[in-house]
Amino acid sequence: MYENEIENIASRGTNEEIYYGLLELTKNAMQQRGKIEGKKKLYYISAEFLIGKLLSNNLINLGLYDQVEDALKKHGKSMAEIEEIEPEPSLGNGGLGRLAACFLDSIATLGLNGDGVGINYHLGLFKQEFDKNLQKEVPNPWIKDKSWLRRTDTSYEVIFGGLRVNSVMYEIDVTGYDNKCNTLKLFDIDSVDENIVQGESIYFNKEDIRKNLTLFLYPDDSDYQGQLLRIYQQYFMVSNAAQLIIDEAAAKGSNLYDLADYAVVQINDTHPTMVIPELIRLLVKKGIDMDKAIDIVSSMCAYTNHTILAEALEKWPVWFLDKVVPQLMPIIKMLDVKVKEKYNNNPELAIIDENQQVHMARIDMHYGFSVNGVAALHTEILKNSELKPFYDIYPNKFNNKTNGITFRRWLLHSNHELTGLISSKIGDGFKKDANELEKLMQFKDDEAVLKAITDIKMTKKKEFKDYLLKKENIEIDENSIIDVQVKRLHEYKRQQMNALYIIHKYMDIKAGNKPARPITFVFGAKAAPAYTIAKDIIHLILCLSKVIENDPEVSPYLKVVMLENYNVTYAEKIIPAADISEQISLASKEASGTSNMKFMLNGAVTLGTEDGANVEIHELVGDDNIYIFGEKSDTVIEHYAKADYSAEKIYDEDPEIAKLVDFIIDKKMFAVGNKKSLIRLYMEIVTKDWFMTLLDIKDYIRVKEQVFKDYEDRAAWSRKMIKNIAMAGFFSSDRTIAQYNDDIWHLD
Ligand code: CR6
Repeated sequence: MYENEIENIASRGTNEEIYYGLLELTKNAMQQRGKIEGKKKLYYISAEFLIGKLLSNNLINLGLYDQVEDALKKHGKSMAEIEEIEPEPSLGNGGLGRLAACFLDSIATLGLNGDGVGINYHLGLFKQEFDKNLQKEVPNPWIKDKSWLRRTDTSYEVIFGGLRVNSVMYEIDVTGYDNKCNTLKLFDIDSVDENIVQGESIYFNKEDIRKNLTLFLYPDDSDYQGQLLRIYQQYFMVSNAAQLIIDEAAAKGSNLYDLADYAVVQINDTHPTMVIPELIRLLVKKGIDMDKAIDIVSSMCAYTNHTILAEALEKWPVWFLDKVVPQLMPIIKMLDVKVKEKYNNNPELAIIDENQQVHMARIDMHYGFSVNGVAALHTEILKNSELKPFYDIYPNKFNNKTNGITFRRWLLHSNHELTGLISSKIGDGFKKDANELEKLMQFKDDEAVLKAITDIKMTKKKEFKDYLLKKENIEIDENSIIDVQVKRLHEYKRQQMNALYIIHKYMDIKAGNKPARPITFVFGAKAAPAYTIAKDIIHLILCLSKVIENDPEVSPYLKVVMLENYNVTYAEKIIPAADISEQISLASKEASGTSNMKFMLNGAVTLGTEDGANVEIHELVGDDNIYIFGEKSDTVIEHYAKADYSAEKIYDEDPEIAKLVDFIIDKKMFAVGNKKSLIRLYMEIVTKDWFMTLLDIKDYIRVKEQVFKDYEDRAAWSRKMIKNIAMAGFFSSDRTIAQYNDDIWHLD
């Protein structure tokens, strides 16, 4: 199919003409596929969908990729260069948003009837630029006249306190691998005005809701107007979702009493929580009795928790909600009264606490039928400590769904070479059933296969080297060990600990201990604009990079690269090139992690703590094929409970550690950096160190030295690689989604 059209498009003059030709062809091909149907439908509501570029993936899922690549080749072109034209949609922030995107791929691949529902942010999160070794945020416009977005006629009225808006629904088709399509539905309003943003900044009038409602994902909420805007966005998203759910069910014959037979809602983190009171409100408006409406909605809403960090468990003051969503407050208050009556005013369970704060996750837990964590350890922590009072009253609601990733994007698309090798050895079955990857273990001692795997790693390193040189004019050595930490910047993820290791290595080389082989440390991370310490950590890394580069004694052995504006496209290039996957969060704090899975699938070896899904990776690959260090989560949780951790004490008592931390404020650093920022970070680590960097730094250094040593036994290392690839099947999001469906959604 499509031979002539593809040939015709491939013969066009410019890459741009080819891209837009392929875009139209792919959109048509997806329409031809048709929609996945069924009586019951899943609505996956999420503030973020970090979908990445779509052309290659859609072509892979349609089975057209090879044909297109061949046609392009005939005309001296490649998909890689055509894809450069495609802007990456800026609809997400980190793991949670990328997870939502992987889930949409798997839901369609399994043929399940399920759509995503979110917001069409015009300027996205923000684009990161580096200026004087500091992060600068600028808008990230990504919507073009011709794109994957399709404007529909669907529109709903959304009523806020003192303001009414009419939405527009856009759709992006989501094709399953060798299957039909679902859609991602993104709501917007026409009155939004990108021109209110001041110059090359992310500042705008936060009060002008008609003009700013769908400008940015996570607009600055460091003041109360910014916080109100978040509530406007959240309610806008869920009011549209709730109206859509009711409309679609009614069109299929629901009398609304049986709404749960037509719809199930997955609430992705707490941002969509208001869908619960909103659905109740709408059902009551349609004449259903209040208690009945509560029952109906409670039987169709399920909640996923993605973190135990208090800062991310949303709480809103009652008066904020009174102002933005006055029609919801009576319902929320009533839901709260019922809880207080039933549970004797237990303050731990209250939706509205004594400070007049509304705890969003508590609405989900009381009035949803399922609560899930995203990795085995995370779910256990929820049950036994963070959400224990809720587990005690609703043990049957709690369940675990260990995260997963779509292998279509993170193997088939991003690593054609490895995909080809695997197919040639074990056939194509793994593309549909990821567990088949385990068949690779029959080649664990086959020298030719092991060599092929290390050769592919080298090819991907060279490719990454070329990409980086072209994009950022940074040159790396493909023969160096590539050690990678890419993820949002947060103190709990401990990029600062990785930086302290680099300081250690720098000093060690200065002392005459040269490493067997050069090492390239790659970071990629955006810091939230108002998160000062996170930005200081970026500054630290960029300054270290300069200090090392300027030092001829050290620069032949070490290189530090901080990728600018790390995003999905960058991830697709760096992950296949990585030797070492840094997953070094403070145990108990990383709910799951998903880059850990992507690295493993591409043959990188994990250096990590017993945290999140690392625990499950460890179980699957065994002690010899992963490097684990640091305190365990029980110990860490105990430290927090007893409040007995003191960074200051460690610093005072251990000169080796003090030496590393002191380097942050060394004159060499001041020569290239901003004194104020470096001193602030130094003080933070010495006096607070809330995420216990100094607790684990020594063990981290010890184990990391072992990693670099072991890397030199190339044969042994290649066996670690094959084991990691072979055992990655469990982390296919197809498995995760099958479990969501079996245990929670129950779609046909
Ligand atoms: N930051 C977790 O921290 C998890 C993803 C997806 C996170 C991360 O460990 O893999 O969700 N949590 O479940 C939140 O965003 C709140 C994340 O992306």
